Amino acid sequence: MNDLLLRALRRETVSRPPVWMMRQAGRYLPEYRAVRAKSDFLTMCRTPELAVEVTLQPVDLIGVDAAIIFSDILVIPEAMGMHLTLDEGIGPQFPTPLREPADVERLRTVVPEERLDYMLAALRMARRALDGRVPLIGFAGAPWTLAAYMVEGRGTKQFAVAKRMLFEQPAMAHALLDRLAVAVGDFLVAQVSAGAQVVQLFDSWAGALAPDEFRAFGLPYLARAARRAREAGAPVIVFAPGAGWALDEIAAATGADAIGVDWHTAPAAARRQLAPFPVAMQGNLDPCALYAAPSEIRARTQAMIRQFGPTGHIVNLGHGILPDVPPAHARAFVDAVKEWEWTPERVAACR
Ligand code: 1CP
Repeated sequence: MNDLLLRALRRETVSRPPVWMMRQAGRYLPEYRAVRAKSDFLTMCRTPELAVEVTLQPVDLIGVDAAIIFSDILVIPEAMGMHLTLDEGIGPQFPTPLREPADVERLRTVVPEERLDYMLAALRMARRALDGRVPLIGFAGAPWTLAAYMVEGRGTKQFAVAKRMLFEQPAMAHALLDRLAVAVGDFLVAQVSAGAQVVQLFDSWAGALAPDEFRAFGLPYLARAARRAREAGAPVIVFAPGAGWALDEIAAATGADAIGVDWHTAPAAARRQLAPFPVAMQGNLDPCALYAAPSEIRARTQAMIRQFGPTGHIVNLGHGILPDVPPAHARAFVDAVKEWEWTPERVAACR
């Protein structure tokens, strides 16, 4: 059993760090596109056999040290009753976004075992299929990021409509975030019961918020969901790209086992900010670095490993892998980590 991820999360000494990639099951793999050509995205999410097939692809084809269940963060708003579409080239959309307080009141309360049972079934099946080869990661979107999509209706550069709600209708924003914190926490607890050995919270749009708004509308709800998930007994990773200035506040508020570091943040800066906290760090190669030649990918990846140091580091990209990265380059990234060894000399040089 490859338990490197679990050991790094406990900040144990490892001979090399574990490696996986956000969005590792996805469009950069021809094998994913072959499955996707036959079913639409939401059908794939809702059919455990298909979700498990693509969950295992990066483990088999790229050699990552963890599997992340194939699904999406937007399944929670969908389970709350919002119609979700995913059209080719446009991406996910909610054609009827939330606009007024009554829209929030109309949202259904999510019982994960009912409306999200397909993801729990996929987790149970993936755990069996993995048979201990690598740990299985579950995940959910953080409340602010989900609220941003639910109010905006789709992904945008600035999330100006969602941010307008924070200033114009703060009571509506808090009511929505409150319901989401409960739904996200409950869902992560259910995922752990179904077999997820680690869970990650994605606050992908944390960076759309200024510090005051992140502290008022982002962090408290992220922390509630993370703390509830931790009670389920599995380690929690919190990733809030664009909020590199707040790594210490995120560690303090969430009590997370690991903090994701985006590619804007230098490893040394992350280490300094997080030094007072008992947390591991996850990241943070620029996803665009995977366009470089494999020898260059290897050099950059190993330089990054040195900078994060020998304990409590999970190698990942600083955000999701891009769809046009050649699979051989993803493999070069993973192989560079597997070739690394924390020799006593290298450990000593890090102090
Ligand atoms: O095949 C396709 O056309 C669908 C593309 C796709 C895929 C492969 C979407 C739609 N979602 C996913 C899978 C997915 N999404 C996973 C699976 C596990 C893995 O990592 O391998 C995960 C963890 C997510 C999480 C997710 N969905 C995030 C957080 C991560 C991040 O990148 O910050 C976000 C923001 C989403 C929303 C979403 N879903 C899909 C797209 C294209 C988007 C982005 C929409 C936008 O903002 O424009």
